[in-house]
Amino acid sequence: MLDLNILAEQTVDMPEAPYHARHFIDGVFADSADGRTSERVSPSHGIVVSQAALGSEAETEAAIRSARAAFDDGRWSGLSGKDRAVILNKVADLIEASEERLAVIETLESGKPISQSRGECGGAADLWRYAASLARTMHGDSHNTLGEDILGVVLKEPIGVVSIITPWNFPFWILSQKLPFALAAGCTCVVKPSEVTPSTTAMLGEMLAEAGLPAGVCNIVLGYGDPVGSLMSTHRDVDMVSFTGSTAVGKRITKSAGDTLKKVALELGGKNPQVIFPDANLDDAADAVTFGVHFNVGQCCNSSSRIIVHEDIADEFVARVVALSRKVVFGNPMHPDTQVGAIVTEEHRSKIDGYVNDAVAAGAEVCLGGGVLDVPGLGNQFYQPTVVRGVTPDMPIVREEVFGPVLTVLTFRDFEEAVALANDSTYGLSAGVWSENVHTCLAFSRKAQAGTVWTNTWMDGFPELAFGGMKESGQGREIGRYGFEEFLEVKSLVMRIGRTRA
Ligand code: TXE
Repeated sequence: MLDLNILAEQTVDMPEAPYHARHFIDGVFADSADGRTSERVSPSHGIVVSQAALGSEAETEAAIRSARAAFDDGRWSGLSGKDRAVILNKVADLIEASEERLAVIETLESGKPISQSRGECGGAADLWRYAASLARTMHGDSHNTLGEDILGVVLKEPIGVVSIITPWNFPFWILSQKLPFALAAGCTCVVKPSEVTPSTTAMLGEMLAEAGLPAGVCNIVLGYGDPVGSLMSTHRDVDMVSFTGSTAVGKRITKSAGDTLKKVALELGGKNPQVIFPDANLDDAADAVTFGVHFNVGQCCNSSSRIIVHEDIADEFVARVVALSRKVVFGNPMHPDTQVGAIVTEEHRSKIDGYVNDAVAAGAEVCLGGGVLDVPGLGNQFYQPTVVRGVTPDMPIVREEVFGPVLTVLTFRDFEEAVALANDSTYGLSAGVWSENVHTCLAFSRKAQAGTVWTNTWMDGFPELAFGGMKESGQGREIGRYGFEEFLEVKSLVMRIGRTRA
């Protein structure tokens, strides 16, 4: 019997279930014209959490038309940065005031622990506030050395209509990494959340209306990747697509957006290495690794799923991680003490299990877990904390995104081998290094092929920095100054003025 820390207590309190999620098009909340809806059943509690409208091509077309008109008549881009910031800050206030409402539905739709949903939804207000501050910093540069009578000005302008397509793992946070930055830049938007977790995005629509965002500036269409997402990626009136999701869909969007040469920004998966050198603080490293692989039930692009540890300390380090993983509180996502909840869908849980079974069949050794977890009273939509050793760098469990509470362990002998193993991936989202030697840390950070490198920490994030990946983890950056700049177009003005000679 696996000795785990499981919370089975049934506590579910969602007075507004099922939440009725509607489109928000041209300032109006509406169901689909054909009446089609989808139901989302909680993976942990089995209740119907939401009933969401399922958009058609016609609804998507209407949303794009509305965003186009709102951009072209300047009702948003024509406002001062100060006025745009006022509205974005109001949205931030409303998000904070709605934290509990958002968190409950986020947890019941996704299966993630309520404490993490609170942090995600309430914490997203800070992204809105930070983006609001950037609305007042939209500036280019001027050149007065081009000739006596020539002034050159490089202007930054909003790129136009932006399609924002988001996934199910952090529906509210990922939306907030994109939408407020696009709005701060003066863009207008069409948003499509994942069909699995539509509700917090629909609720945000209510807040945008209450905050006084002009009609048409942000439109929300609920529904599937096809037809809604695909039309949002191909439509001639869309200037940019900002997508977070799987690498496969990211590639498809890039190809289909190519016909109209619209800009595409992508935040895709990761297979992130954490490299543990022998002089590391093993308590801190084991703690961070355990947290990093369990956060959001392991369904996190920044999951620390690939441990690369020096061979001299591998046994001791794995033993520490296994001991800590046994203490992680699994079970009822609605309980405030739960740290790991349910897997989002049955299909995804089977995919996780498949990776582990295939690795075992290929000779890997499971040190902990390695199977579906049945939580009394809540069913078997859970997965055990799993640590797998004896893997080789070519196994799918090491190369592909498992997206569950599953850790693989590789070992290295020297610095060069550690770097080679860390970079031996088609992904390049994030990497971590653990050592008390500043030279080792800095040398690794410089060599790591990753958009973020953490030293003696994991998953620390700040709106001021930049987020995004190298290689097949994506293109472009989100948040921070660089994320804001993605939504800006650059225009050069050349003015032959100031002739003073007779
Ligand atoms: O993602 P999809 P899925 C990875 C993770 C996960 C796997 C599959 O490994 O197991 O992807 O997840 C919309 N045109 N990540 O299937 O399909 C879709 O409706 C336009 C990593 O849920 O990529 C949803 O809104 N849009 C990732 C969004 O794309 C389309 C987070 C993402 O769905 C579309 C999530 C199309 N043709 C999954 N098809 C991360 N970076 O964190 C689907 N969509």
